[in-house]
Amino acid sequence: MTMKLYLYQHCPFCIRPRIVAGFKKIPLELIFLANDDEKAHLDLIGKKQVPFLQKENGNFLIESLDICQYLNNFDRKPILSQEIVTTDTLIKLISDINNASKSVVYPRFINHPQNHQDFPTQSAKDYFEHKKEKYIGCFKANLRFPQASIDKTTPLLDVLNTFLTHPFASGDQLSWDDIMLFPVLRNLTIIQDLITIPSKVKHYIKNICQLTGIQPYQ
Ligand SMILES: N[C@@H](CCC(=O)N[C@@H](CS)C(=O)NCC(=O)O)C(=O)O
Repeated sequence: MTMKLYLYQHCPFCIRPRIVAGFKKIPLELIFLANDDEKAHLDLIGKKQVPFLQKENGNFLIESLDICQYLNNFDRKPILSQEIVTTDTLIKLISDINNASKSVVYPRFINHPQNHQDFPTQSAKDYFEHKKEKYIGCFKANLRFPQASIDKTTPLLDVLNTFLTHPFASGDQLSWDDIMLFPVLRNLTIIQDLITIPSKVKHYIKNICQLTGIQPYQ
């Protein structure tokens, strides 16, 4: 049985296992769930959370990093270190970029054509909007007035730009840093018309997309 990865297109946690599988060319059936399809999640794993992987033996594995570990060791040719290691400084920067940008990124998710499988109906869009507005405020207002969020995100990307030296960006190897960082940067491609992405960060996104076959937002 081919392994099945259940996921959303827009979910950054779901991008993590796609990086490993894409890089290693591990065949995976991708099953995109509608955002409001609570039943599908509950029937399969008993809680509403993606990503989850159905292994060849039929058992389910949840938690993105556990799935990455499993895929990393799957063919006994690991490409990532056995231990999940990323510096606290990088984790904080990733979290700051995500927090600064989410009020403009999230509202764009629901109407982007590349996310159609996540939000195939108005009900799925409403479900997401209702859930996320508790954290980021009104979607419509955020879409109309994105500048404050852009102004917070831009200097953080400039800091990140100075981080992006070897092994990032240039190499053809992956590290746990890439698993943590790339999904948040891929999110930012949905606001690339609003924000200036510094050159090394841009190159990094393009490089990881090429290495993994994951599409940026276009
Ligand atoms: N710790 C989990 C977090 C996964 C997570 O938060 N997934 C979100 C989607 S981005 C989710 O399933 N939210 C529930 C929902 O769809 O309502 C992991 O790393 O896999």
